[in-house]
Formats: sequence, structure tokens, C-alpha cells
Amino acid sequence: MRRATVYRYALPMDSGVILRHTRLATRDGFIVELHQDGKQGRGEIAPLPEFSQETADDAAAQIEHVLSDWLDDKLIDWDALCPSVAFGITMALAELNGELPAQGNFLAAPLCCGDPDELVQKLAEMPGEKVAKIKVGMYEAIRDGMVVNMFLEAIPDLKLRLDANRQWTPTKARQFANYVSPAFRSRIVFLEEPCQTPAESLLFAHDTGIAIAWDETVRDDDFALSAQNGLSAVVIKPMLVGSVQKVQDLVAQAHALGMDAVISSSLESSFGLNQLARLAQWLTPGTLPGLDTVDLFGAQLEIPWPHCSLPLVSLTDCEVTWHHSNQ
Ligand code: OSB
Ligand code: MG
Repeated sequence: MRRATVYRYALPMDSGVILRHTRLATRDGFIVELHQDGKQGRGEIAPLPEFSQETADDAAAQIEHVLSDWLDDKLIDWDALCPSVAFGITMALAELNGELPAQGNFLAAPLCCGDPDELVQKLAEMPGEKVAKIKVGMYEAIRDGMVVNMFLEAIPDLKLRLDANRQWTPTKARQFANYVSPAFRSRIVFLEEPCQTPAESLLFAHDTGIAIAWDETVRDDDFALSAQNGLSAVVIKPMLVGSVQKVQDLVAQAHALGMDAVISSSLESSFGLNQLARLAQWLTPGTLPGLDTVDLFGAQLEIPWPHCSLPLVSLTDCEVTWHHSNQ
């Protein structure tokens, strides 16, 4: 017997500066819950405005189609679906089939989107290796360079991940680099997408010795991962990639090329973040995932994120938008 339920959630949030052009006040998404032979699996489907091509309503229509096919035991072509739908439903199946480990990797790199003093506090509480992520490219490039230099000088065992989201011209990127002392540059684990094109970013890495990582580039048309000088990692946002299989393939490609693969948030609810932490434990053990985004929310969903005290909304309080069984 197979049974499928779809819950729709709407959680208060303030996306702050993470989305450059939209200020999201509500995060909309779905949890699918699958039952088969006494086993249960769940997954989150939450297209991210500005990043996903599909809207939540697009996803809703497709979810019902795919789940009907699953109930009828039809073959499903995951690559033909919207990435968010493919990801959420294959995660539910992975959980149902016992592939997704129960234990998650919750040691996410703390994210700093503005106030450096907040980051100092978070780092003080961090056990083990100190790795933080700072958003750059929002203010003056010189200021970013000074802030990064200050952190690396003040905290000798700190390593940084930086993310410029393609905001810099080659000149701006150089201005940034000029303010980071050459002796500190190797402690920048990577800088995501410094420039507007991959070619400019690679040239920046070559000229400055600062390693870079792909994030936006993964979603470019006809993207194929290849080893490049100065390219040290690929950031993977599963909600924007697609099925678990596709995420696994991308991780395997990165590892085969000697690169790090970093599982990262697309502003999922605490439920989805918990599953991403488990996915990271499964596919990228030993690499800190980029999941420090729960604080952008006003509430959590069903499963709390470690050390987060936001109120918890239960799935039973969410609207059931679809429910069917194959009997
Ligand atoms: O710019 O990488 C981004 C979250 C949603 C949309 C875009 C981005 C992000 C993050 C997630 O930065 C946090 C992380 O990767 O550490
Ligand atoms: Mg990024």
C-alpha cells in the first residue's frame, strides 16, 4: 500500500540581503510525506524566488502529477521535473528507503551578512575548526577587503569562505584583494563567484592567489564541471540542482577532480535544513555545509534546528493540499 500527503507551509521570514532584489517576508513551500509498507519518508519542496525558475504554484501542480505516478508505480523521469520537485520527492524516497542517515552534520559555517561583531560572537561559540562565511560585494570592495583582513589578523586560527555573488568588476575585485595581506590569502578557503563571468573569476584567482568556488556558475546553461587552476570548490544547492541522484553525481564529479563539494542552503525551513544536514553527512562527510540560514526565519517547521529558539510550527498545523493512496 502506498500513501502520499502534501502539506503547504508559509513561514514568516526576512530574507535580508541574501536575495539581492527581493525582500521575502514569507517563505512558501511544501512537505511531501510518503508511506509504503509501514515505512515513511518526507521531503521539502521550496522553490526560491530569484533563484528557482519555477514558482511554488508551478511546483504544486507538478507534485500532484508525480505523486500520482508514484502511487501507480509508474516510472518517473526525475530529470524532466523542476529541480525543487525532483529534489524533495527523491529525498522523501531516500528517507523511506533508509538511505538518508539519521545523523546530520550540523556544524555549519556561521554566516555573516553585515555586522562583523555578530560573527565574532558566533565564532567564540564554535567548537573545533573555525570556518565562517562572509558575504562580500554589497558595500565598497575596499571595505570588504579591510574587514576580511581584520578578521584574519584578529583570529589566527580562523579560515574564511567568502561570497561575492558576481558583484565585482575585475577592477573592484582587485581593489578587494589589494587590502588582504598576501600572507593571509591562503586562509580564504574560497571566494564564491568574485566576478560577473567565470573567465574573469578564474583570472582573478590566477592573479591574486585567492582560491575561488562556483555557485551561480553551476546553474549556467550547459555548465560542465572541470578542474581549473585556482578553483577549489563547488557550492551545491540541492533545491536548485534536482534529484538526489543528480546531487550525488555532482558531488562525485567534484571529488574526482580533487575539489571540495559544499552542500548549501536555499533558505529551506528548519525541516529542510535538517534534511540537508543529513544529506551532507551522507555525501560530504568532513566538509562543513553552508546551512546557517535559520535565523532569517520567524518560526521553525516540525523539526527544530540545533540551538535555535524560534517558535516551532507543527506539520499538523499546516494545510493538507493533497492526500491520496493507491487503494
Ligand atoms: O548566495 O550562496 C548564496 C542562500 C540562498 C541563496 C543564495 C545564497 C545562499 C547562501 C546560503 O549563502 C548559505 C551558505 O552557502 O553558506
Ligand atoms: Mg553563493
